[in-house]
Formats: sequence, structure tokens, C-alpha cells
Amino acid sequence: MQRTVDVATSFAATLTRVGSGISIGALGARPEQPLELYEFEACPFCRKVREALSTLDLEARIFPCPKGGGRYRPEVRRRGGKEQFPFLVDPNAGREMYESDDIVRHLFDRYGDGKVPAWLAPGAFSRVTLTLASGFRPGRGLRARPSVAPEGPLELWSFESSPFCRIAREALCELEIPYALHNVAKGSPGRESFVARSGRMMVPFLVDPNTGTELFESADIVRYLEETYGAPGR
Ligand SMILES: N[C@@H](CCC(=O)N[C@@H](CS)C(=O)NCC(=O)O)C(=O)O
Repeated sequence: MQRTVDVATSFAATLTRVGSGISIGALGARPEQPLELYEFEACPFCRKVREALSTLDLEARIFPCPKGGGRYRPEVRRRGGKEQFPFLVDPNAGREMYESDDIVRHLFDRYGDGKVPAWLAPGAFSRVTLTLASGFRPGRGLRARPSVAPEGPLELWSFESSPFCRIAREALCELEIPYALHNVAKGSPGRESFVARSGRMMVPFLVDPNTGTELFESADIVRYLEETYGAPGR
């Protein structure tokens, strides 16, 4: 029952955002070095940037910064001067940026065709629906929970609007686990190599090089993350 509610509310969040991030748009130049995004899953402004990454078929190194988190928040404060999220580092452009609208504009200018889709543009529609989407997932991907840091980053194949990928990302976020995010939205040129790598076109797909684990299925991924990196009572 709990799982049904979980999937249904995640699906509702996707519908609220009219599926933004389900498929790719016009792609421009590709970054030579990976983008870095400091964010947390529940933050509506971070959601907007993740939707842009998915639409533009961009990979990113994700550094989860849930409220109360001590693993990556200090880095954002050190680099940018304040704890505000999202915070994007684009080494290709020599930019370190706050403000979701500026980040989205930068991403579409540099890695798209320069046109920000209407549902990602500044304004009431995106503000209200992004906030509503977070409202369907109260408390999920919001606060840090005790965890053990992995030795190295994990890898997640995902796309932003998948209800199941969201469930996996929320757990990664709350446990402050860094990961390489491979976006494979519909139409992504990366799908072919993903299928060659994983054996089938299904996301989320988690790889943990620290333990040699590879998993499909959001429920299994959440269980694995809790058992491996969750630290109850710490
Ligand atoms: N105008 C900013 C607003 C960003 C913002 O308010 N982010 C919130 C999270 S949703 C934040 O950083 N809060 C501080 C915190 O979480 O400590 C944007 O669009 O990026």
C-alpha cells in the first residue's frame, strides 16, 4: 500500500509538471567537462534545473545538499558565499552560478538552441507547478539523514520526469550520496550505449562501483542505499 501511494504521488508530481524532462529537445554543443550541480530533490528551483538537464541530454555530477546536510553544503558556501540551491558549476564556461532562471538560460544558450521552453521559462506557470510538484512529495528529498559517505560517486541512469527515478534520487539525496547522473530521456542519443551497457532500456539503473553492485527497480535501489549507506542512530 505504501509503495502504491509512493508511486502515485511521484506520478502526480510528474503530471503537475506536464512531463517536463521526459524527452529531449533541440541539442547544441556538448560539454567537454562534466557539469556539477549542487541541489536537493525537493527544491522546486533545483527541479527546474534538473528538467533542463534532462531536456538537453546533459550529464552532471550531482552533489546532494538536503537541509541539515553537512557533506556538500559547506563547499557551496565556500565557493559562492551562501547556501542557496541550485548551484551550478560549469567548468567549460568558467561559470559558478546561483539562480535557477539564470542557470536554465545558460544551459539552453550553451547546450541547446538558445530557446528556453515555455514550461521552463520564468513566470507564474513554472513557479506554481514546480512548487506543487514538490507538494506531492512532502518531506521527500528534503532533509539529510544519517549516512556513511561512499568512497567514490555512484552512477544513476535516469530522466527527470520518471516517477520511479524520482524515488531513487530522493534516497540518494537524503543520504547525501554523490552520483554521476546520466540523463536518458526519450530521444536521448545516450540510450543506445545505455542499453548496450545495462541490457535493457529501463530506468532507474544504479551502479555502485564501490561495491560492484548494479540494480534496476527503484524499490530495490532504495533498499540497497539504506542498507549500504544509511546509518540509523548515528
Ligand atoms: N531564486 C532562487 C531561489 C533559490 C532558493 O530559494 N532555494 C532554496 C531551496 S528551494 C534554498 O536554497 N534555501 C536555502 C537552504 O535550503 O538552505 C532560484 O531560482 O534559484
